[in-house]
Amino acid sequence: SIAMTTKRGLFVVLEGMDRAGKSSQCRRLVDHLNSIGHRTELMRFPERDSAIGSLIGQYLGRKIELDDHAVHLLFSANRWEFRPHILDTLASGVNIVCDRYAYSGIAFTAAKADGPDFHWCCQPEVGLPAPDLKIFLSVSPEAQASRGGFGAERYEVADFQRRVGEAYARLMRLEDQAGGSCPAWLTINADGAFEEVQQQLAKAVVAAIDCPRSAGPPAGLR
Ligand code: NYM
Ligand code: MG
Repeated sequence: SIAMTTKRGLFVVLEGMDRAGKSSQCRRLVDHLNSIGHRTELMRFPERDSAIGSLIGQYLGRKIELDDHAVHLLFSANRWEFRPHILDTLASGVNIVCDRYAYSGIAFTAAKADGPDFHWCCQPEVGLPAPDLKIFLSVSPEAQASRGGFGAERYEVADFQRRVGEAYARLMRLEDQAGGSCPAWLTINADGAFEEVQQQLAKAVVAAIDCPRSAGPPAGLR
């Protein structure tokens, strides 16, 4: 008989600034993948539906104040608490499309004026499951503004978003310099029509699903 092994699921992370359309694109992408027979689960960070996530939600909604380091560690702990779920899901052959991950954690804290140092920000993420594919949805300040401006949560102000963009650029540069023959990040410009962006996304993700993958769990972030 032929030994059957389940190919593990693909772990895709979407990153980008607020108003890039990540959440809508992720939802649509997951529906599309399932409809063409690729079992896929949607995840998001922060995942507010946990004890840690509820504290994060209160912080973002300005109900509570927290030291910048403390809230950074909460965002990271929120990922760590879902690590077993991520690994089990991938091992069962189900793909994960994740709306934000460790890179949001680093970029948003590192963007704080007089906040924690960039390298300190990276440390709590070391060892989390590394994504197989990282996609950055880029959005111009003009498109951000044309989408009804920002919401009322902490961080949703233009000047801070500019600093977040710089922090993302710094970490993508670092990762692209770290080696490997192809870029660590795929950037998709999300200024255009929703459907066009969705098509580019779906094409990249389906191609990655079809690529060979090691059978074991993903490596840890370094
Ligand atoms: N955010 C998100 C962080 O500051 N650190 C993190 O680790 C993550 C995952 O939370 N402005 C910020 C980015 C967003 C805010 O996210 C809420 P969303 O995707 O709008 O729910
Ligand atoms: Mg938001």
